[in-house]
Amino acid sequence: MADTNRRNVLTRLTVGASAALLAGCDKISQSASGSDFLKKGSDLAYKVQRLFAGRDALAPEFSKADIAPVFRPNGTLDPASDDYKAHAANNFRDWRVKVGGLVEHPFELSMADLRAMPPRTQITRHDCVEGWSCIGEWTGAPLRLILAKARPKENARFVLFHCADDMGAGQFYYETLDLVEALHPQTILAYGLNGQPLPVANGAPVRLRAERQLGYKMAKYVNGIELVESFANIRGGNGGYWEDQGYTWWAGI
Ligand SMILES: Nc1nc2c(c(=O)[nH]1)N[C@H]1C(S)=C(S)[C@@H](COP(=O)(O)O)O[C@H]1N2
Ligand SMILES: [Mo]
Repeated sequence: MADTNRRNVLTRLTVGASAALLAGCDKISQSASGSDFLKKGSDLAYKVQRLFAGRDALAPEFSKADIAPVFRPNGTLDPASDDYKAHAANNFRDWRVKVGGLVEHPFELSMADLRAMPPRTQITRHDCVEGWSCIGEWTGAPLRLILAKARPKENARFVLFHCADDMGAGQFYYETLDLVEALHPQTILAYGLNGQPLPVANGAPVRLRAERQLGYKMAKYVNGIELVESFANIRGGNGGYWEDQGYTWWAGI
């Protein structure tokens, strides 16, 4: 009964979210400058994908034989702050992921809490916008279970991921997903790579995997998950560290 109820809530949430997003995109493209061709192309791709692709369509999964011996790391390879170094030295026993923002039930997850959730393991191909790909096996807690526990409020539209790596001048890496992508079965908070604890270079102790998206969406070193109504007034206003440098927010593959 509780499960049906939750599913209804989640369905209502995602339907509402995509309707609001379509409206939001219209506003964005109307206000965008005519020369912003790439941005418009991305908005269109987003709309088309949301209208015609199954909301639960899965990214391809591969076999063990396809796994690359070393998963190529990119971006921050070690946050290297005193705080992060202390967590790493302590095997991340005190690492917490704060879940909050527009939720009925804010809470904190330890690594033990994450590992206690029903895990999902998937062998997928990571595509970086720079033009390389790599196949790895990820294990983690489905984000939708975490969101179901937090119970997003009616006005929650995006999930904002806070990261521990400072990209310069206190600007920590961050990312956002809409609720359709956040609730997707292959969207997990991964703590394992190829059967081992997630290496520091790949985002230890926990990073996002959103398998239908380009690499930059998959926040590493996650220490906070915040439900928000809009990201227009957060940082550069574009929904992510790389988006604020000009990459498109919609990075569906
Ligand atoms: N916190 C954080 N997350 C991040 C990045 C980063 O620099 N910091 N880089 C992004 C980019 S561009 C890619 S391709 C992937 C790289 O993940 P990997 O290091 O496991 O290959 O992480 C993404 N998530
Ligand atoms: Mo990337």
